[in-house]
Amino acid sequence: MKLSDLLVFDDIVIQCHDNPDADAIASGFALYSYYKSHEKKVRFIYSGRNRITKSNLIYLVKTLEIPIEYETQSIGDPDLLLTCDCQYEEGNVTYFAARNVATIDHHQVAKGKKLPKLCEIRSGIGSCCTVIWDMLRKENYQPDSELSSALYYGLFTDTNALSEISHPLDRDMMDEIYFDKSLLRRLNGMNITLEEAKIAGIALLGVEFHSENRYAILEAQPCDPNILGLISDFFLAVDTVDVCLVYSVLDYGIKFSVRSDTPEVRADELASYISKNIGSGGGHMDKAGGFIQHELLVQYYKQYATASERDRIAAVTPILREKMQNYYLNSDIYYAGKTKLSSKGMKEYVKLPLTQGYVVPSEFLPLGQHILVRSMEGDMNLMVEKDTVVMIGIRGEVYPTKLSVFKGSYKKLRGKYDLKLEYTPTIKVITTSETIELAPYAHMCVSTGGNHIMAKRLKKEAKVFTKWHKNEYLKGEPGDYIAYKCSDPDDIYIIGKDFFPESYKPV
Ligand SMILES: [Mn+2]
Repeated sequence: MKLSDLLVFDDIVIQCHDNPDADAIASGFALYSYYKSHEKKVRFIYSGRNRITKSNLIYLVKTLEIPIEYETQSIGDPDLLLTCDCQYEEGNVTYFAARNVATIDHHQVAKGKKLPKLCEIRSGIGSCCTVIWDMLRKENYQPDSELSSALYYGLFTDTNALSEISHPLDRDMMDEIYFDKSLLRRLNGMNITLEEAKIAGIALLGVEFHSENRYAILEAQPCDPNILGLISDFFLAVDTVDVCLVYSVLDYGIKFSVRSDTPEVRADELASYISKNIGSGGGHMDKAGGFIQHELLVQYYKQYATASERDRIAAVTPILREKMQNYYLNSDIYYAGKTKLSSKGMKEYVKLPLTQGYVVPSEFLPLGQHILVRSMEGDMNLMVEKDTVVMIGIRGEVYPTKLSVFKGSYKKLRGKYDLKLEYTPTIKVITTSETIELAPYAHMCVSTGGNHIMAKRLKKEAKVFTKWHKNEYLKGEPGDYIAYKCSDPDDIYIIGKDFFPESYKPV
């Protein structure tokens, strides 16, 4: 959906979730500003049992003059009700009847949930503000300094002070958007209340430490999610603790924070493991976080579904405890060069020709230029050399190679690069911060194949430290393939189950 698709409506009510946070408030503010600029009749409301009480939010609303209103009675009969940072008819947003409904959100969609036709839901993005920032960009709408500071603060707070950012689009917004630094400084200074500081203290006292795998679990009473980050940052400093999970049970689900200081556990991967099927999670290698949705917990866990509101915390703890335990129990670790993979149960396969993209940075950038290549998998620093080639895989992942290597394993194809990707990789020129979309410069090629591997399906989760990345592992799930190159048994890696059949065939 595009923002301009909704310009057919004249009378618009924008509603964010109850107990709004900064992301919800800034999202609604952005939508309000956009439709106001098109001379629509617009209201921005929130509802629920409580008015906004947090000091930073009150300050945000007042300083930036955000026209948010508390509404519990009626919204009248607008042409359109547009919900943001939440989904219509979900538990965290008060229901109002409306003739037409549209939704913009970044949360996971519950199984079987009916969405309005007019919707833009991009799960896996750090904040709803990012989704709207991207939509505004596509409409060539320039946010003023108040609005862009609000959007930045929405992303900032929804990603635990940017530490849990994982999507490249979030990074783009973080790099490109203007924000008022002194406002941010003020807001950071009124982030938690004395009461919440005490909640952090109580959580620390109740720690559950699992010495066999050196991890800690801490439960905090309902509080602002960024307190979870504070607690987990603090607790990771404990000498015997390598990994720590801090969570809080809220009305609409569970917020959690994960920290790790050991290469054997990637915080982002653990966060997505914990929230798999029931929410979303991600972040960085060392800091990550996530959210488990109430509706999905009800669907998947009987003990949670039948627990009274009062007993929910008691129902959640064993679920998380078991997830942590299984995480350690169910995964094998392989170290390239150290772990010898037995060929038992393995079969020989050969790589099939595969069409993908590539760019030659020296075609459009000066030699010696330092660049940052951004993709779904993260950022990569490179220097442009005459023979540098950046490959773009079919998932939008990028990896560098040399022209000589490229010529040995790929054949150039004619025609324009036209693979559809969720995020098309970009190049950022370090010295000028200029961002260049790669798609217009990309060419197509096909692998000439011939690469022989030995592979077998994984029965259990696996982490593989490859030859190329000694500090970061590849994660494989049951059904994925573990493989090594016939020409180099130390070159172990994981091939995803969706990707394997189209890329390899048995010999
Ligand atoms: Mn949000």
